[in-house]
Amino acid sequence: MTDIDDDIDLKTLPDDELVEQMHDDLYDGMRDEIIEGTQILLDRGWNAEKVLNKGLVDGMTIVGIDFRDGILFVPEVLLAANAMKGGMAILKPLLAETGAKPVGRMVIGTVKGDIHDIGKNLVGMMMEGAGFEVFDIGINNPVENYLQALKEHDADILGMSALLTTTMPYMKVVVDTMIEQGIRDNYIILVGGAPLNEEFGKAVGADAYCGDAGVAVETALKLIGERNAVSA
Ligand code: B1M
Repeated sequence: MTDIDDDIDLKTLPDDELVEQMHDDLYDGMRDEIIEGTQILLDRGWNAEKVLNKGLVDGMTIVGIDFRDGILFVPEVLLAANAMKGGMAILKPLLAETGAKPVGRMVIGTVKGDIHDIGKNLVGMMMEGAGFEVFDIGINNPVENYLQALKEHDADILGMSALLTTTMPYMKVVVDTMIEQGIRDNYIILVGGAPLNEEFGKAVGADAYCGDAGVAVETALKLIGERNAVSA
C-alpha cells in the first residue's frame, strides 16, 4: 500500500496511526514490521486480544476484500498471511496463559483440500487460553487423520475448519464416517470457517457452528459443561 515504510519509526506513532500502519504492513506482507508493531502495542498496555483484533484481524479483512476483488493475488496474500503469523506467534503464549487444569481436549484441523489455517490457528489459541488442551492436526486432513487424532488424544471435542465452498462439504464425510463407526456421540463436534453458517452446521450433523474464535470457546465451554453434568 505504501512504499515509504522504511522511513517510518513505528515507536513514534500514536496508537491509531500505528494500527493503521500495521494494516498497511500486513497488506504489504512485512512480517518484521508486524512483529515490531505487535510488540509495541503490547508494551503500551494493550491486551493480546485487542492487538489481535484491531491490529491483525482487521488488517487481514482488508486483504481479504482486495483478494476477492482481484486486486491482490495468491503470492501477496501468502506474504500477508506469513506476516500475520509473525504477530500471532507473539500473542499465542499470552492468549494461552492459564494455570488451570485442562477443561477438555480438542482436536482441530482444516479439512481435506483446504490449506487455510489462520482462523483455525486462532481458534486453537483461544481454546488454549480458555483452558482446553488443543491438538492441532494442521491442514488438508482426510477423515482418517481426524479419527486417528481423536483416538490418540482421547479427545472430547472435534473442531473442523473450512474456508472454501468446495471443501466445506467434506465435513459431512467426516461426521458420516463417525456415525458409521458408531463413535459420533462420543464427541462434541464444532465447525467453523467464513463460508459456513448455522444451517450448514446442522446439515452436516455438527453440534454447533461457531462464527468466530470467541464463539467457539463459549460454545465448547457450554457443551462440555452440559456433557459433564449429564455424566455426573
Ligand atoms: Co484463500 N480464499 N484461497 N487463501 N483466502 C478465501 C477464503 C476467499 C473467501 C477469498 C475471496 O475470494 N474473497 C476465497 C474462497 C471463495 C469461496 O470458496 N467461495 C479463497 C480462494 C478462492 C482461495 C484459492 C482457491 C485461490 C486460488 O488459488 N485461486 C486458494 C485455495 C487454496 C486451498 O485451500 N486449496 C486460496 C489460497 C489462499 C492463500 C494460501 C493465499 C491464503 C491462506 C494462507 C493461510 O491460511 N495460511 C488465503 C487467504 C489468507 C484467504 C483470505 C484472504 C483470508 C482468510 C483468513 O485467514 N481470514 C480469505 C478471504 C476472507 O476470508 N476474508 C480467502 C482471517 C481468519 C482470522 O478468519 O479464517 O474466517 P477465518 O476464521 C475465523 C472464523 O471463520 C472462525 O474463527 C476464526 C477466527 O475468528 N473459524 C472457526 C474458522 N475456522 C474455525 C473452526 C472452528 C470454529 C471457528 O472449529 C471449531
